[in-house]
Amino acid sequence: MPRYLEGWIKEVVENAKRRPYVSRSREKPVLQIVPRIRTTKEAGFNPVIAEYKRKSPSGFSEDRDPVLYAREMEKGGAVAISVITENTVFGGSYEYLERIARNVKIPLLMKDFVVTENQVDTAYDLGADFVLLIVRILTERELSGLLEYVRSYGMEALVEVHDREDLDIALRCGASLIGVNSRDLLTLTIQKEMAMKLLEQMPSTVTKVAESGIESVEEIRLLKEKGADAFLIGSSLMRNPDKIKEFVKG
Ligand code: 137
Repeated sequence: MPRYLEGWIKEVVENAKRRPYVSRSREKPVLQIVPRIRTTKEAGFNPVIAEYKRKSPSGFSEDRDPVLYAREMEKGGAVAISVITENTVFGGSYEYLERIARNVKIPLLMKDFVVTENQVDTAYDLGADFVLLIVRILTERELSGLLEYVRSYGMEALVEVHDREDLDIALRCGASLIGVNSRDLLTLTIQKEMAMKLLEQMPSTVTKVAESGIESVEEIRLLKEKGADAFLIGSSLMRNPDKIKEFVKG
C-alpha cells in the first residue's frame, strides 16, 4: 500500500486510474533530457524546466495560452517544459501536452499523478519525452514496474521524492533522474531546508532536479550549491514568463 493515499491525493489517483487512454500516432522522436541538462550546465547556463500550470490545490491560478507560453520558454532558453495534465484539481489537460508538442522542439515532461501503464502510453503518444513518477503514491513494486515501462519507450522518468525514505526507494528502483519536491503534498507547505538536505544526500551519479517554490536567481544559486543540476519552476514563470531569461542566465 502506498504511504500517501489520503484526502485529495486519493481522489486524484482514483481519477487517474479511470481516465480514458488517448491514442495518437506519435511522429517525433523521443528527446533525451539528461544529456541536455548536462550540456546546458557545461555551456554555463541553468537548466530550467518551465512548467505550464493553470491552477493548483495551494490556490495558484493563472490563465495563459499554452502554446504561446511554451514558445516563450523555449526562446528564453528553458531546457524543457513540464506540462501538467492532471484534470481535476490542476485544471490540466492532455490537449495542452499535445498542442505544445506540436509547437516546440525541446523535451516535454508529462506531469501528472501517474499510476497506470495507460497513462505512460498516453504520454508517449501525445509527444512527452519524460514522465513524472511520484514515489509516495506508488508501492515500491509499482514504481519499479512503471520506471521500466517508461524506459521501454526510450523515455526517462523524473522520480519525485520528498524525504529520505522516498529517496532510498527511488535509488533501490534504479532512478537516475530524481526530483526533490520541497512542497509537502498533504500540507502544501514549502520546506526548503529539508529539500536542500536531501539534495546533499544524493549520490553524484544521479541527475538532481529541485522542484517547487523557486522564485529568484538567488534561490537557484543556493540550490546549485547544494547539488541541484536542474530547476523545475511553475508559478513564478506562469505569473511572469519574462523571468525565464534571468533564471537561465543565473
Ligand atoms: P512551483 O514553481 O509552482 O512552486 O512548483 C512547480 C511544481 O513543482 C509544482 O507545480 C508541482 O508540479 C505540482 N504542484 C501543488 C503541487 C503538487 C501537489 C500539491 C500542490 C501546487 O500547489 O503546485
